[in-house]
Amino acid sequence: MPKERTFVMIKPDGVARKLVGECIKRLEQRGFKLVAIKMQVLTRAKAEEHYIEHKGKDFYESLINFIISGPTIQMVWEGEEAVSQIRAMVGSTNPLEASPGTIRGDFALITQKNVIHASDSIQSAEREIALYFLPEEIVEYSVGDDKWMTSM
Ligand code: 3AN
Repeated sequence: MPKERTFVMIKPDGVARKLVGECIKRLEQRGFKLVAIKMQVLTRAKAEEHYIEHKGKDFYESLINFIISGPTIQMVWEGEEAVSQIRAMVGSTNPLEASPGTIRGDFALITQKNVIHASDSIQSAEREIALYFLPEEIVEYSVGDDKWMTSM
């Protein structure tokens, strides 16, 4: 059975504040495996596609302007219950409600500038991975700790 994958994006504030390594470190040390990564300044069209579910909300325009305001990092992470576990590591949308120990709870104070995005369901993960990556850009490989991080 293929392992669960999720989509993670470091937002412009996270890149500008040099939190990319910190985010990657946390996901790696938990046991998740990085299987795809790229960096880009999102086009408005791509950002609108990503955040289509928020179209029409009062924060939508400002969200789009923020997310295209600087470089972002896109990643695919793989591992046991990657979607729900990485969401838990990211923390609540409003960083003031995010628990200490989560990425947002440790590094953010403002809802829009909350450092990182992670897919909220397996369906969203599939949609978001396909939005940013071609199938051949996702790398299948084994690492020494695979056997310690799965129930096999
Ligand atoms: P999450 O990133 O925790 O999944 P979503 O999907 O509800 O949160 O919202 C996507 C992004 O939209 C958030 N990360 C945040 O940047 C922005 N956002 C959500 N709710 C608000 C809000 N009430 N005010 C301002 N920005 C918001």
